[in-house]
Amino acid sequence: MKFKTLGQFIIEKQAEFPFAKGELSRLLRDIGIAAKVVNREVNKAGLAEILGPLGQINVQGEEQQKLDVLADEEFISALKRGGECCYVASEEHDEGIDLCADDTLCPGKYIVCIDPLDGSSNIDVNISIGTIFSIYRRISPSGKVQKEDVLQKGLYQVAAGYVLYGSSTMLVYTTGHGVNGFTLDPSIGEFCLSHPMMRIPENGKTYSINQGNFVHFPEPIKQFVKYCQDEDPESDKPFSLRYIGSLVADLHRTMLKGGIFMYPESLRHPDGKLRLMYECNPMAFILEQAGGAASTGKQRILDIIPEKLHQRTPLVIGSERMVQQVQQLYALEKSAM
Ligand code: P6P
Repeated sequence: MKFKTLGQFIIEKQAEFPFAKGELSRLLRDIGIAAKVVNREVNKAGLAEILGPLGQINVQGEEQQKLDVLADEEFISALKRGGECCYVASEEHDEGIDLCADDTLCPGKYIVCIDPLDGSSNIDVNISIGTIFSIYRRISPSGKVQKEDVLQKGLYQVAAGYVLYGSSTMLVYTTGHGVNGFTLDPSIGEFCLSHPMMRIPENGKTYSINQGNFVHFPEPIKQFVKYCQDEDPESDKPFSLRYIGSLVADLHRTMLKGGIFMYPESLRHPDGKLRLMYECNPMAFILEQAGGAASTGKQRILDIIPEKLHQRTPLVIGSERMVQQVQQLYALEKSAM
């Protein structure tokens, strides 16, 4: 076989994992298996009866698409079967799920925060969607999972990754030793190493933001967007605006091509729209490991001390130079006050 499979890679790199007793390796394997099942369903969404809203409303007040529910159930059951995970915090559930609640001998040492199918409103229009996951090691030794096991700063993630169900399906993850990308080869049903040690360009010429919210943006973001829109006489190439409206797709492009993605606070979303625990923290860990940066505009994402499971945060993420430019504009605003 020409390419190294995800399974082979995980075993090879096992020595790099903290507490390397194979537990995290098996947990990543479990996530990879669930991703293949979800990929199969996503790829036939337009055909089967599973298309279309289930009619239920999830904790975000969004109509649940059947694929949302299916993906959530698939990842949770894979994590439960695998036995390495003791607690799952999912976008689809108000409360976290303690997989060890009725099993005092539960071996699971890991907490998984997951957005099973992010961007699901794009399913019906066949735009790429994704899964985002974040992994922590529990702090309490055993027994019922405590709040402090779950609400850990992003800095303490032991692994994070995403699955992009796009023109091809990719699984991209980090355990703190760089970022590696695997592309699913449907002919063998394996994720194969296609993007070893991914690095984001230090600078970029693409900005990604929902321009429709411009009037609601804070002043520093308005200034940066105007800077991107002004023809820079010295530049051989002006900036381009690219916005898919699916976080995993927008950030995967940003990581490969360079650039910046922003979902700032606004009048409509005073704390931003994106969720800290299962969208921003994992993507921040990945982008920083690829040489990028991730901030609220004022604070490093990974330094935020979580208070609530579904709390939101503003997000400014991508090429380090561009993130720093936005942070300088926020700092200028603060000093002018
Ligand atoms: P808006 C999708 O619903 C999502 O959570 C992210 O995947 C995406 O980046 C964002 O919302 C898009 O939000 O307000 O621009 O439609």
